[in-house]
Amino acid sequence: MTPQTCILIGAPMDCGKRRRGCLMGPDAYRTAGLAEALAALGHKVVDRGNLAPAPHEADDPAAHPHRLNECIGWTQALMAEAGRAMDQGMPVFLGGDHAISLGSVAGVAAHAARAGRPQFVLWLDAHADFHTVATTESGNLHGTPLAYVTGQPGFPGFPALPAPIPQENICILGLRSVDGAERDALQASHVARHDMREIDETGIARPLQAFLDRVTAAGGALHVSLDVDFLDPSVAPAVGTTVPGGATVREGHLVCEMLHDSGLVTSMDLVELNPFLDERGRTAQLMVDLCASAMGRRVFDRPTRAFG
Ligand code: 5AB
Ligand code: MN
Ligand code: MN
Ligand code: MN
Repeated sequence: MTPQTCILIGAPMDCGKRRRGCLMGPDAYRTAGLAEALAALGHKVVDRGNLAPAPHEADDPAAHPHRLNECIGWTQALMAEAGRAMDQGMPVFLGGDHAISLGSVAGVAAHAARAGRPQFVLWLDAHADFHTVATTESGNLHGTPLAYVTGQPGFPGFPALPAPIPQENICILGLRSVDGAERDALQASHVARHDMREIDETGIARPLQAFLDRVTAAGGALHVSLDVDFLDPSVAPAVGTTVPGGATVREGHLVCEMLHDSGLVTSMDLVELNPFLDERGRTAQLMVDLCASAMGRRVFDRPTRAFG
């Protein structure tokens, strides 16, 4: 395993939806021992502490969408920080709700473009997060980052995207709750999307490996965005938007183990953890363990094939 410099960036962003609590996410990951787990794998770990949003106008609490100006302020701050962190190692963005990815993904993509590398994104989520500010019914901007980073119109006031990510460079795994407008937009798009029914039928390794092969062939940088609700709520209850029928603990680990073996991951988000809803820290601990798998934790150095 190649040792990395992991840059932990706390983003206690809580304005991407109405239910509060994701602002406690970064400290829950620290409490659950994220830095220690990565260091135990031989990585250098730098904890940058928590970011704050760029200065912004106050939001009207009743406005639709919810807390737009604050989300724009966070997007500016995260985009800038993502570029700085990519120069020093592998950023791990500790959300915060999924609206952190408006900035983290836009920022790493801009960095990849400057380095002349195509950016790819793996989105592990029950939801598509493919609304625009114009189509969102809930007004919750944590449901919009994939539309923003792929350059869809309909994000007035947000920073111009230096490097929109081509739709064909995105893969979503775990889908089981998609709104009408998102479904129409996705079906008309080139985004690779795999719902839980497909994962039930084929296993999760097949669509993931097909995507990783495409990233390898393109020499791409790979950002992984892990939403807690990708996992089944019975094993990961600490999230505001639970949807039954999600990934098992082993499916989560297998994805992360394959990601590590691919050697492709250049940046990561851990998002939507709401510690206020957790049970004795078990969701925070599972997210830390998944991140450790993605960074090289394994039982044996080489898998043995008993029936090979
Ligand atoms: B999450 C919903 N589509 O727009 C909406 O958790 C849910 O980051 C969005 O994936 C869920 O409000 C956003 C109904
Ligand atoms: Mn650079
Ligand atoms: Mn999400
Ligand atoms: Mn989700």
